[in-house]
Amino acid sequence: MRIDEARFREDFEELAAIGATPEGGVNRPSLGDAHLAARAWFLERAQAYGLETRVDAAGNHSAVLPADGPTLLLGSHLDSVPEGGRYDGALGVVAALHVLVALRGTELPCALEAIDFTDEEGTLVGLLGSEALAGALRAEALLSPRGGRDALLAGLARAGLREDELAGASRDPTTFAGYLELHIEQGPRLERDGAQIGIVTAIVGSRSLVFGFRGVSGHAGTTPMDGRRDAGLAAAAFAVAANTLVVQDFPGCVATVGEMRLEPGGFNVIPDSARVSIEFRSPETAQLDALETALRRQAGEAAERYALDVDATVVGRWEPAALDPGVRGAIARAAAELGLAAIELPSGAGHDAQALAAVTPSGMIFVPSAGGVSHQPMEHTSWQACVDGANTLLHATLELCAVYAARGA
Ligand code: HGY
Ligand code: MN
Ligand code: MN
Repeated sequence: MRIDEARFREDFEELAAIGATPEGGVNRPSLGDAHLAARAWFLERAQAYGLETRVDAAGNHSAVLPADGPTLLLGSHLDSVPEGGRYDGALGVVAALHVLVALRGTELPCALEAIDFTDEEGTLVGLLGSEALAGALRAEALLSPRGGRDALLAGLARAGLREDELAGASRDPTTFAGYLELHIEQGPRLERDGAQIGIVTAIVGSRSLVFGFRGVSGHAGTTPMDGRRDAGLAAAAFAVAANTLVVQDFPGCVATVGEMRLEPGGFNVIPDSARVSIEFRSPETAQLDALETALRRQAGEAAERYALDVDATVVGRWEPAALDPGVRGAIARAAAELGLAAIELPSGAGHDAQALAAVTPSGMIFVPSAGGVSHQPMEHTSWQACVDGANTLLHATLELCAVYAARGA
């Protein structure tokens, strides 16, 4: 059995045109107009294929192929990072839809649900929809989210969602048969190893913090260089020190300063405020703890060196997740049935699967990213790889249904 390649490509290209950027990527930050248009498109296509559709209290959008028995969730996300690529998330959602399309009329022991999760990328909160569905959404995550509380409230309002109802999206995990996600690797490993399919073993954990440095503003021309309390200088020193710390002392971890905001922001004014957004990742919780402690200490040292005050706000915490050996086996069998070369590998990117893994057996299928590039318009995966991934998702779905049926027999 195979997905309908022509329709799959037609739908993928149509979706890629929503929020398309001149550089060939997409710009669909969560709950912005382009993202909401993509979600409306998804529901329209599902209904055109004769599938049931549903939107839950967290805004998760689903197409459903009903059956007696538990639901096998096939998901990913339609939101993107700012100025992102057309494959990240979108490939998994369109492929999931086409698995349901291919299986219409087939008697299955499990219901199938293709789901687009709200705000996977964390331009507002991060894994918002998948954590809500998994019953793991913490109220405090909404109070100081990494995209800012005002942006979150504005996004919820645009989407017609209510903050106090988001947690209502949680579902009884015993109603799930499992979770499968097709996604681009976003790294260089598959291409380098000449593998067509990646069977993901685990997903990194990550944390996002904002360090606020406060000094004294002043005239850039008349204030002597010594004795300044320049918040910008401390921010820059901290960013370099954080990078050196991870490279030298935390192998296997990564850290990124993705945003630095100096205020008041004039050429001729010494900045008295610097807001440094840093995100760091590790496959091990203990390493995340140690790295967080070390970064907090470094921020304090930078503040002391430039006679500043500093505070830290945690704006996101996602734990590492191991993926299910049974689901990994089903993906391996699916790849073998299709004659595709597969390897096992961990994910350095975060995914909705790490929220679902806490409540139901979950697995991920990777396809190669050209040059390992992602989160920018040059992100590319060959069309053949997209089709191979979608067919592997289809066969892994059938494998998991067979496992469920055998268990129930
Ligand atoms: O940031 C990530 O790792 C993912 O793309 N959301
Ligand atoms: Mn993604
Ligand atoms: Mn992403």
